[in-house]
Amino acid sequence: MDSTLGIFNSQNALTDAGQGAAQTLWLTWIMTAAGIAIFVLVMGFIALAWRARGGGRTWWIVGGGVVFPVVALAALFAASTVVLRGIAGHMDAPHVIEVTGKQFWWDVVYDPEGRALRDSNEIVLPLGEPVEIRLKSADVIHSFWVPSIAGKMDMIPGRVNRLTVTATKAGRFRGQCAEFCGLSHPLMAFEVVVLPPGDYAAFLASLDGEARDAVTPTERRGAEIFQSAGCIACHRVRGLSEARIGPDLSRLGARAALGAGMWEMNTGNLAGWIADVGDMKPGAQMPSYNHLSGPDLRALVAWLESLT
Ligand code: HEC
Ligand SMILES: [Cu+2]
Repeated sequence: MDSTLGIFNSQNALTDAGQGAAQTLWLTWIMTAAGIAIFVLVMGFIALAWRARGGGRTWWIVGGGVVFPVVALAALFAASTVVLRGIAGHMDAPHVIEVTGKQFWWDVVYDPEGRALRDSNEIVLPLGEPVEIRLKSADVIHSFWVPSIAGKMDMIPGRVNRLTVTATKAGRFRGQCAEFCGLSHPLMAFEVVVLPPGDYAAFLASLDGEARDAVTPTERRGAEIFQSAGCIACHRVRGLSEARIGPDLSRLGARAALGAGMWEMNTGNLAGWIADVGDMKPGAQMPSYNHLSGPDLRALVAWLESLT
């Protein structure tokens, strides 16, 4: 697969770029260190037992078999409870983003109870500020996971799960669905973009109002085909259509990735997607448009790319 989206730099639970990820990483090291220490200890005891066969002493059994495990497990339980509470974080976050998992993409609504600004397949976060992410599902169970930023949480139909995240590094990070959800489950990823708070506010403002106008004749032709070919039945483009069956395309050209975090956003991939989506993402709930003429397809792609 020609995915060139730097998975190994940006999707890495060992490089923390968020509070939840940092806490999980801390717990991972504690658990690993404790596991290694206990393993070494037990091996030591086995060696001792081999040398001093017979003559059992009950305090070893009581101490090593009862007291030590109770103390060690209680300490590790306490550590993980503290981390879990920190991750679930029920504080009043100043920002709310609603993310709904769908086969096989992500519907995103910023400030759902206020301005309700919609986008898809990319989540922008303000640097250093807590954000409550409300996780929903429209069909089956998905799981929301951005390893560099926070722990993972399931998206369950009929439920709202809340995950509070605070990004601590600016940049791009990759997330993915972490629960098998159908044929193209492994092709259900997304990008997280962490911006300084001022830029975040500007980004939200850019989601208001109509999408960018078609300027060139080719772009205008593309916008017409988008309507005549029936794309408007499923896709929202602000000012043109409010459909919600497929991803919001109002700023498609500004996204780095196509098809829910999977392919580089470029002319070739975009044309390939429209002409034969089933080849790129088997089971995607979008028809293929292999009947479009070359010039029509090029115009459509040019217009979609101009939507930034
Ligand atoms: C029956 C509904 C439907 C129709 C009609 C439809 N699409 Fe889609 N489209 C979808 C769905 C659903 C997805 C998400 C697929 C996935 O990633 O699993 C999608 C995804 C896309 C994407 C990728 C979006 C992203 O964020 O990367 C593009 C681009 C797109 N469609 C363009 C078009 C164009 C252009 C047309 C018309 C020629 C069209 N679609 C017609 C349902 C539809
Ligand atoms: Cu999924």
